[in-house]
Amino acid sequence: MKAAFPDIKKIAYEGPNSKNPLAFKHYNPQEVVEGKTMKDHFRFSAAYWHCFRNGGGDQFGQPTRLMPWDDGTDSIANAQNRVRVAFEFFEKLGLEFYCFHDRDVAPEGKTLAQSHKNLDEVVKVLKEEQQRTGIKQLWGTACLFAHPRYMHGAATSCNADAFAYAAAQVAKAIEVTRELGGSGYTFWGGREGYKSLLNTDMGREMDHLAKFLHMAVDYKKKIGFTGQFYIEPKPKEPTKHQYDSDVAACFAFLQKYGLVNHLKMNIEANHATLAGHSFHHELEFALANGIFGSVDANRGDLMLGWDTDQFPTDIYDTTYAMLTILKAGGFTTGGLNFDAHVARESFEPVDLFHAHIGGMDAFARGLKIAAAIRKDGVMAKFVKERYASWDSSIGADIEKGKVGFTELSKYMLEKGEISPNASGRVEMLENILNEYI
Ligand code: XUL
Ligand code: CO
Repeated sequence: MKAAFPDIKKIAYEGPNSKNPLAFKHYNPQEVVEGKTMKDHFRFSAAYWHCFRNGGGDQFGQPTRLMPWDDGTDSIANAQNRVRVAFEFFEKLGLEFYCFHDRDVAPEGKTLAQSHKNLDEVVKVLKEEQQRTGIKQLWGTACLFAHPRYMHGAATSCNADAFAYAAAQVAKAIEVTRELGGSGYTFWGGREGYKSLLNTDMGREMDHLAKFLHMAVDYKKKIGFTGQFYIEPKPKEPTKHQYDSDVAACFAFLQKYGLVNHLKMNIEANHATLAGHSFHHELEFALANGIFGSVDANRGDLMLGWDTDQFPTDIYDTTYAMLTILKAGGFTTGGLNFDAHVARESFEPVDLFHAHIGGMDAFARGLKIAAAIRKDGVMAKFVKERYASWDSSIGADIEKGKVGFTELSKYMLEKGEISPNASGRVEMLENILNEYI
């Protein structure tokens, strides 16, 4: 096959002094940080849909991106050729993983059976390319939001047939993920929500969503897929409100329906901010509740209220994220998937490289900064000391469940007033953080 990116060589690490825009300045795959190579810390992945299916069109304008390898048809041959282009890109960038929706890689057929067949034809080439390059699938997923049949949702549709169709599509997508040796499978409920409560039975829809996930868990066991299941929270867009709105809502849902041992979170930075949280908050909440799994890395725009899916370049964001990810002990099945697209005006193939290099370097810097903070231990020491009253006497008794309201009333009546509070030193800590950046 003719190279799709003939002028681009494998992207190398050239160090912080390099002025070469097509080189890593901070991401050095073999560099060891906290006992692990950067490559193993990040398990970087590219999103097939943004890199190779998103032409840059928006509500107001047509696609702009040049994809000279694409013949513009929905043929299997074109889809298979696109896979080879994608792997040339992944390889040149030094990515270890990629992610795709079923309909990203293969065209939808006139019938479900035809769609399955189309997918099989393309999976053959995905498998070949995985074997040739050693690049693996981070997670699989099914597109349950683009086709008009899902206008009312998929697992939460008022039309039971839409539920059944979605189940058949997900069953096939899990089979394909197993066949490709994928590490996980993600459920993103893009249309699992509502536009109007006037036409919605919310309780019934959520029961159906839980049924759907239980069926997926059963099917996973039945076919012997051992990868991790994830839910990807997002509060809105495309619907007005999605049930998986943030990590806390997902956690409550998973607990209510007895699913908490089966699904972890795939946390996307821009979805966190759409939910009114920071990326850091969502990661911390997941870690605190034992459901941290994987990351969709990107960023939003303070001036815009939608999912802009820009490439992450904010060092504060990546530092905060890496502080939590390191605290969590790093990824196991998960990884860092760039769910991000180039700007509409960045229309040339080389822009895909610039975008990913920037994201990988921003996370490498975040990792190095977070590791330096952890090594010095100033922040951790501050937090430990802040909670010192819980390490002995009354605090320890409360934590151990040795006392109740009766004992605490007696204690406080005798003591009269609480021990003096200490300052939270918010500004001092922010200043300390800045010294590492
Ligand atoms: C949409 C989004 C999805 C999921 C996978 O906002 O993030 O692409 O990551 O379906
Ligand atoms: Co995502």
